[in-house]
Amino acid sequence: MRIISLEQTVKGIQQFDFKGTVTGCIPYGNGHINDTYLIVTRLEDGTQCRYILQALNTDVFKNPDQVLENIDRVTSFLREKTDDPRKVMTLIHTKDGKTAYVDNRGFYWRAFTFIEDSLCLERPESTDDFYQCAVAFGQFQYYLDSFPAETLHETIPDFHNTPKRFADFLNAVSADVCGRAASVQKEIAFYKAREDFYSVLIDSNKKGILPLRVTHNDTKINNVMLDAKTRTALCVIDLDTIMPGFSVTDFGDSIRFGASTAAEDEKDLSKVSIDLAMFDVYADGFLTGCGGLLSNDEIRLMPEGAKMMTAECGMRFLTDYLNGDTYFKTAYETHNLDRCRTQIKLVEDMEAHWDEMKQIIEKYTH
Ligand code: ADP
Ligand code: GN1
Ligand code: MG
Repeated sequence: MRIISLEQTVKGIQQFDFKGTVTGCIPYGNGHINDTYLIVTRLEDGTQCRYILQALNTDVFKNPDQVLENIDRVTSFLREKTDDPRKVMTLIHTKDGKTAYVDNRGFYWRAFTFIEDSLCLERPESTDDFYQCAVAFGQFQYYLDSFPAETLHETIPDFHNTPKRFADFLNAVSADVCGRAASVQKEIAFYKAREDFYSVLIDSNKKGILPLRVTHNDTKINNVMLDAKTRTALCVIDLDTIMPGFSVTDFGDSIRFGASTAAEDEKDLSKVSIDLAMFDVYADGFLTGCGGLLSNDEIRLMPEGAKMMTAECGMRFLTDYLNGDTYFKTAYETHNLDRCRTQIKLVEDMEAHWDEMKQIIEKYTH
């Protein structure tokens, strides 16, 4: 686990021209990857300003300059599409004009303007909230349709290459560096039994029915900001994994997280199921946001996207558990295992309701 010192954080803050005097620096948000801080400043007239300061996780993002270049280019591109500053993330450059400050331990510090009067939800509080998140992620794909995808860096190679994730998982089972494999045989068997499924999307791409698009790749609803008053979508955040990918995996990861009836780390598995009404609402909002971009073949693969992301994410949690919890932030020893178990329950529930999921999606074909 990376431990960031106070001295490092202070040095990080000093690299940016934040307005006013810094009066606070508070760990912020519930992301599993980066170290995020809320920076509060006070201007001479007493008004307060807020910023987001982040230490990018360079264990996860091995080429941080490429991450920052993608974000800089994509946010500049999106800014051309709107006059509203809250509708696009704004990367603040360092005092010497760079997209990040690299400290003496090799940590990358970057800053964003804080999106004010907004909400970032861990769970949708209503169907409308979920619909709005769906519109935001759909529009993200719509607006980036004309962005030259081939010029984007692949910030995490094979990020949603599920067969590769499965191979990594099998390696972790064989290595069993923490001696945990014996206690999770049921979970291991679950993923082994579904091996044939993992190549479904990649095979569809090879067949020419599932194109690569510019996608977000981490479409949890806590990566969307809503306007606090109107509760309509403002913008999509956490842009580190923007890469060429499949539309249906962006759809699917949102379902995995937001259409589950319980939290990602719920211990009581009887509470975990797929909410088909939410699934429908999200499909509606996502396709509305995409503005007719997706073909019928892509639309028909949306249930597969949901199941794939849920299977893949659970497999990643279990892999990390077997590897000794080196990737995702965890709060206690079996945190990754609990997360894996909710994802398994969710996949099982999707399988039990597969025909209904397919029927729901079929009505959106054109
Ligand atoms: P991680 O990759 O660790 O998930 P995020 O970039 O998603 O990091 O940031 C973590 C949390 O910080 C978000 O879920 C959100 O609550 C908050 N956040 C990030 N950027 C902003 C911003 N520009 N304005 C307001 N809140 C933000
Ligand atoms: C991580 O960074 P965050 O918390 O938004 C992870 C996603 C997982 C998710 C599971 C770069 O997302 O891929 O789906 O946790 N991000 C990365 O909650 O690995
Ligand atoms: Mg996030």
